[in-house]
Amino acid sequence: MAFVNFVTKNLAIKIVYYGPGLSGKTTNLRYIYSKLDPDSRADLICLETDTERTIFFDLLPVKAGLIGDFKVHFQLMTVPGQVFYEASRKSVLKGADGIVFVADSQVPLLDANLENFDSLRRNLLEHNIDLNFIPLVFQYNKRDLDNLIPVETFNNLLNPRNFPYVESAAIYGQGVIETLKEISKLTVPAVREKIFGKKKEEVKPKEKVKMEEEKIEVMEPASKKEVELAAAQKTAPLRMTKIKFKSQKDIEEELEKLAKEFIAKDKN
Ligand SMILES: Nc1nc2c(ncn2[C@@H]2O[C@H](COP(=O)(O)OP(=O)(O)OP(=O)(O)O)[C@@H](O)[C@H]2O)c(=O)[nH]1
Ligand SMILES: [Mg+2]
Repeated sequence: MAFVNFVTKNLAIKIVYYGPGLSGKTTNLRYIYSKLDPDSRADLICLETDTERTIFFDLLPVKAGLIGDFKVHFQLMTVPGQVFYEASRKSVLKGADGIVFVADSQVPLLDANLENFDSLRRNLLEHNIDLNFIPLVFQYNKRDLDNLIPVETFNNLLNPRNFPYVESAAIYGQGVIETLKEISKLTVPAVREKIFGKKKEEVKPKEKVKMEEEKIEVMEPASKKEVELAAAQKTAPLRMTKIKFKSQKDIEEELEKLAKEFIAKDKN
């Protein structure tokens, strides 16, 4: 459930990038980070191993416009894909408003995708969320490689309910912003309905969500040849935060604190 502060008129919408290990979740956030105006986002916080594998989560807070006079912030988060971090994945999913499932398109990884998707379903159920009733977008990533799982196969196996899907090569930025737009389109109205109720007539025209479209157009992916871009993403300055914790509850508390930090700063 989105975090809403009626006094400061801030609304935080949590979007979780889920998917198997190395599918490209962190790469999505790095790209978004590198393309956003620093005024529109906070630091990217990555909790990683030495080999850049996510340990607990990545968090990127992004300003996303207005619902009424409420300022909307997206909290983009990734889970760690490696199988033994199941507990962290479950914690990160708590309170999720929307999910991006980042699948790895390489044929040998089909089972890993299916198993991971099943873990998503199970972990959401533990938070009393039915996968069929949460905004969900699929990103079929690594389409720049050979030996790919056909999109139809992915859709048949993962996406029989026809949620939006995006073919991407996140390392080149391709499909990354499109994915963010798709999940925003589904999540923002769902959150608005949950918090402000259904009555459309109460929403004045100026209360429509302004997703800063112009800015996002500028951020459309660079062409494939710009491999430097991928390199640039890697070197984008990151604020690394180390969290000492004793229990799963500690992670959850720290996570909530970090998530609120950005909107607390943004009071004007
Ligand atoms: N060829 C190719 N490589 C990619 C693409 N997206 C990501 N990668 C690479 O895949 C590797 C893993 O990417 P990450 O974004 O760290 O993967 P992750 O899903 O966050 O992995 P975990 O944190 O372990 O769950 C990195 O070496 C990326 O550069 C892509 O579209 N094409
Ligand atoms: Mg990662």
